[in-house]
Amino acid sequence: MYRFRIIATASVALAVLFMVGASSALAEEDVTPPTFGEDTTTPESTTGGQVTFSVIVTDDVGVHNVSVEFGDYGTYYYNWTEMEGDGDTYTLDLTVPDYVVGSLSYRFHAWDVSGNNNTTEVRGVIIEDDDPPTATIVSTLPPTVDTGGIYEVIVNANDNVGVWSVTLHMEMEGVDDEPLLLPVPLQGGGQAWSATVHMPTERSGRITHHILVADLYGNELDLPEGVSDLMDTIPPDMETLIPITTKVGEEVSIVVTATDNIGVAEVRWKGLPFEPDGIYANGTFDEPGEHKVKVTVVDAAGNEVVDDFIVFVEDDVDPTVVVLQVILVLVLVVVGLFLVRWMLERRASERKGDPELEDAPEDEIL
Ligand SMILES: [Ca+2]
Ligand SMILES: [Ca+2]
Ligand SMILES: [Ca+2]
Ligand SMILES: [Ca+2]
Repeated sequence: MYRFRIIATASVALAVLFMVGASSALAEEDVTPPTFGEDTTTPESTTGGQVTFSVIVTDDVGVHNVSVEFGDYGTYYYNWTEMEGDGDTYTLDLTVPDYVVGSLSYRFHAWDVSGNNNTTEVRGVIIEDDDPPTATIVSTLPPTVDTGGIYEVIVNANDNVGVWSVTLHMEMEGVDDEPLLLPVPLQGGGQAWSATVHMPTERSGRITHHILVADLYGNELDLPEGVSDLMDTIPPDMETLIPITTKVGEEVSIVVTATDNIGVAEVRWKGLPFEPDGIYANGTFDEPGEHKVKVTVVDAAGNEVVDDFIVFVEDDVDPTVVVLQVILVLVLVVVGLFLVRWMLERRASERKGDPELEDAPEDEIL
């Protein structure tokens, strides 16, 4: 019993001695954490680009392991990875995710063989977006567009970070003052971008167009150029033609008033007995009666407007002259009748032997 107590006491004393000895021996060996030397991490990179974290770590006894903790708070990207050592240099190669942009934060952690730890302050690698957007055209201006027409342009656009703008650019040779040909911003957000595009009404010709997609950092995607022919589909406008009255042989002057969004190309006349000249028709009608005249105004694209009117052509006789002539004829007839009657009466008197006619000269003689 006594012997056992001695042994037990000795064992505890030995154990205590061993523990104290061991702990004092460890404390003497290493209480110093690892030290960080030069940080030669890639200072700046790009989305999807390469970054090499690299740092020199030393320790009085020995480095056990070194890790790099890195991430981007904005996108919840986070990682903690052990680095590979080569002598005192510890490295880790990283392909930056294409959505990480701005600053990639990092710090190093090191442990020595004794379990002492050291950590650097947080540092940053500048990451620039160098990836242009990608896009597909869902609908754009067709090969032929109408003056005053309205068209829907739709684009699906994507970017590793964010699409900033989608714009339709249009060009027509020799035209730089047409408001409807200014760049048209598509409205969107997310993937789908669209715009309603109005065509000019006072132009026609070939429009070349392309869609430019820009991301938040100025990278651009220029989609392939398209060509659309702007066709004039608006017919000319003609003032209503009113009937006119004239006389045979009298000169008439007819003017057609017509306008067109682009320009009147031709005026065609039908029913005139003389040659017109564009919008003017000056000449004479030789046939009395009603003449139907048809006028067609045509623009360069072949759009036309048609109208007609009546020309009343009177015979070239003054009504008063006609009346006077009738009166003259009547007077002549009346005078003629009187003459005939007088002659008949005179002849009748001669045959009877008019006492007045026979006696008078005798009376005079007598
Ligand atoms: Ca140490
Ligand atoms: Ca890239
Ligand atoms: Ca981008
Ligand atoms: Ca027209």
